[in-house]
This record gives sequence, C-alpha cells and structure tokens, in this order.
Amino acid sequence: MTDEPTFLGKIKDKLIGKKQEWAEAGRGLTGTTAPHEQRLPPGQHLVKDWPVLDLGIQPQIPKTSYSLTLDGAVAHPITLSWADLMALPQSETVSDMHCVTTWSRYDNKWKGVSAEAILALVQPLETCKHIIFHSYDDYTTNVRLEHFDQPDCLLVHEWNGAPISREHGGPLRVMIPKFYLWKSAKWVKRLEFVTTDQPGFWETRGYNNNADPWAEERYS
Ligand SMILES: Nc1nc2c(c(=O)[nH]1)N[C@H]1C(S)=C(S)[C@@H](COP(=O)(O)O)O[C@H]1N2
Ligand SMILES: [Mo]
Repeated sequence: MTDEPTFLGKIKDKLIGKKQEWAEAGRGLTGTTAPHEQRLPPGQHLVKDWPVLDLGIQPQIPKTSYSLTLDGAVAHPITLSWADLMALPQSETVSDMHCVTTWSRYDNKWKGVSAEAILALVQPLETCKHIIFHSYDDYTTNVRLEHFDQPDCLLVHEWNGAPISREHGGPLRVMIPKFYLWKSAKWVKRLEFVTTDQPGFWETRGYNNNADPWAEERYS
C-alpha cells in the first residue's frame, strides 16, 4: 500500500489551531442577534471579493470521474455521474453568503440542482432528520434536513455565470445560504441521509452545530 499521508496529516494544522482558538475565545461575537429582515447579520462586514477558505487541500476532480452518492435513510439511494447531474432540472438563485470569519458577500448568482430536486429523487424516509455532507477532501459537515429543504438551497456548479472554480469547490459544492458558510461543503461527493445527528469537521472543533448567522451561532 502507499504511504499517502492521512487527511489530518496533510491539512494545515496551524490554520485549524488558529480557528479553534478563535472558537474558544468567542472571536467575532457581538453578543447580539438580529431579525432575518436585517440583511447583514450581527458582527459581519461586507466584502466585494470572494475569499477562499478550506483545509489547504483543493482536490481536483475532473467531471469525467466525478460522482455524487446519495444514500442512507432514503427510499431511493443512487450514485450520479456528472452527466446524470446535468440531466436533472437546473435552477438559478441569487443569495448572500456569510462566513464565520466575519465577511459577508451579497448577491451571488448560483446555478445548480435544487435541494427540492435532490429530495424528490431520493425520497428521505420519515425517520431521516439530518444530512451529513462528505467531500473529496474528507471534510464533513451536518445540517438538519429541514434546513436543507429550502428554496434557496442547491448543489451548485456555476457562480455568477461561470463554472465554480476548483478553489471554491468546483465542480460541485453545496450552497446553504442562511447558515454560516462552513455548512456549505465544497467538492461534495456524498450526501448521507441519517436519523441521528453526526457533528462534522468544524462542529467537533468548537463551531456551533446549528450555525445561524442572525442568532450569531458561531461557536458552541
Ligand atoms: N470540502 C470542504 N468544504 C468546505 C471547507 C473545507 O475545508 N472543505 N471549508 C468550509 C469553510 S470553513 C468555509 S468558510 C467555506 C469557504 O468557502 P469558499 O472558500 O468558497 O469561500 O467552505 C466550507 N466548505
Ligand atoms: Mo470557515
């Protein structure tokens, strides 16, 4: 077998340590909440560019070898090729992004497959309450099923009219705009539908399990 360093061996330990320190110190917290009608959540500032944040591994997945598995507590588990994904109905939305590191970016135009289309395809069982997103860099994150089952949630492959770049999670990433951006997995390879919650990479390192920016759910 190869001596491939493990995922945890390759990621930027320093960067992760810094973010965990922030979580422990409650960095960025204003101690306030805001109604959803307020567009900019508390403690956030606007940016015009789109910062890149990840664990330092940006996997390159050609569309020809890309696959997305949808499995777990669903009536119809399935693995989709890139062509399968493109054959599904395509949706377009415009939404804001909010990162826990305090930047927000308005009016991002997305194109991809809606959560509605994905859920119609697999049909989650009555007992399914959460989705665990697994990525090609071994990143994981968890959301409540009802938080993904929203008109603004998509698996996206275009941003502002162009394919999503590799650094931002192309060819396919998750977009769950009403939660901090760590919930939106880049390079997504599997949606695991589960009955019991399973905190993901950052959720087990001091980040909030729910992650609502208007309630400033930054850390746990
Ligand atoms: N696969 C994967 N998805 C990920 C991450 C990651 O490290 N790997 N980082 C998360 C975090 S912490 C943030 S803030 C956003 C950043 O997305 P961006 O680089 O496109 O701004 O991606 C999220 N999705
Ligand atoms: Mo992040």
